[in-house]
Amino acid sequence: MTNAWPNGRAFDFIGGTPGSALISQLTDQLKALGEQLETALAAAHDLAALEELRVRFLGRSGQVTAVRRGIGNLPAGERPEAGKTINEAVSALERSLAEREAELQGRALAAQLDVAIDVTFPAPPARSGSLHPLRRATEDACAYFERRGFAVVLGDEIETEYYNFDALNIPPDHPAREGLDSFYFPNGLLLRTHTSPMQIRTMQAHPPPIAIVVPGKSYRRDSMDARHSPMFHQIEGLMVAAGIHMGHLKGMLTGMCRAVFGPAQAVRFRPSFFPFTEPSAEVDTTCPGCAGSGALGDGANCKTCSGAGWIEIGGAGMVHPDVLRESGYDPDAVSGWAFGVGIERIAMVRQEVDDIRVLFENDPRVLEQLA
Ligand code: 2NM
Repeated sequence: MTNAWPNGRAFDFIGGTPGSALISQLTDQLKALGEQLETALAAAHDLAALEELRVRFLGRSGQVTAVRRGIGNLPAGERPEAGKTINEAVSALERSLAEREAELQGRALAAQLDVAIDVTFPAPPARSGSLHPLRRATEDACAYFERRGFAVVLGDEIETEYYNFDALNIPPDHPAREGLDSFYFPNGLLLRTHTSPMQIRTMQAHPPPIAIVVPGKSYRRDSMDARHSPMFHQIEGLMVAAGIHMGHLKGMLTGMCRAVFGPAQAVRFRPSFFPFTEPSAEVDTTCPGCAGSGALGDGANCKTCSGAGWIEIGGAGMVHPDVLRESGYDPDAVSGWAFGVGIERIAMVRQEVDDIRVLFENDPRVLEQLA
């Protein structure tokens, strides 16, 4: 005899026609269970409901177990066939549950995919890095000089006293040479206090004419505060050739200030002294914070220049004849200018940062704003 579930799936009772009324009663019970399960499955819409049905029908104290207990009432000869019949029915019930489970899982996945993948949904903006303000100030200044044919020269941060001081006409009793002002290593080498040593090294390696800029880290034994840092950045420039004079220097520095601050910049020199230049000057440029007026729109003093209208960016001068001679150049045949400006000063003024430490803390949230 072939029996069939309401869903049309057929199964054969192993062993053929049930041999007794009790067996046929058992078969009817199982058939009814199958029908009940199909109805319940159609109404089950999630995996939790499915699990409930599994327990209700196939669980240890479920409906099939109740039917199975009926085997005990059968004559011993019919029990094996009854057992087979029940096992067949259990397999059919399990298949129905598994089919419905697969169907529900497929639907749940489809629903998830429906909302999770919208290829037209705008992505969150990617956070990109940026050049550090000190690097940008360095590159902008160097680029100005490179456009004019200057070579950019880099050098070591550890130097000898000869290149850092002696060759630059800085006498042995100069305060900068004391251990209090510079970082010395036990072997007498030191962290360069400016990038000038590379200017000497370059002059000794190349005959005039020469036009170079040397950007880089420099070190002085200053305590860290809003305006000082024991490590800072410089860019130094040097041009030596026949007939070079201070007008060339002023013109070139004015051009650099216009390149890094804006087209209206002016440059002024104030008399000063350095052992390696004569004459020497402090270099000021128009304050970019107030366009040189010293005052803000509301009449208050400009914060960037404290009302002066000028900001100091470095020092400069005509290279001292002794320095040229020490580098193998003839001071009667050639002359040269040199300057040194602070990169931090340029970056701080450009970015309106009033504390040098901001440039070294490298808080990405701050750098992002300065980019
Ligand atoms: C400064 C100010 C003035 C300078 C001099 C030289 C060299 F090597 F040519 F003599 N290099 N840099 C110089 C001159 C640096 O920094 C404030």
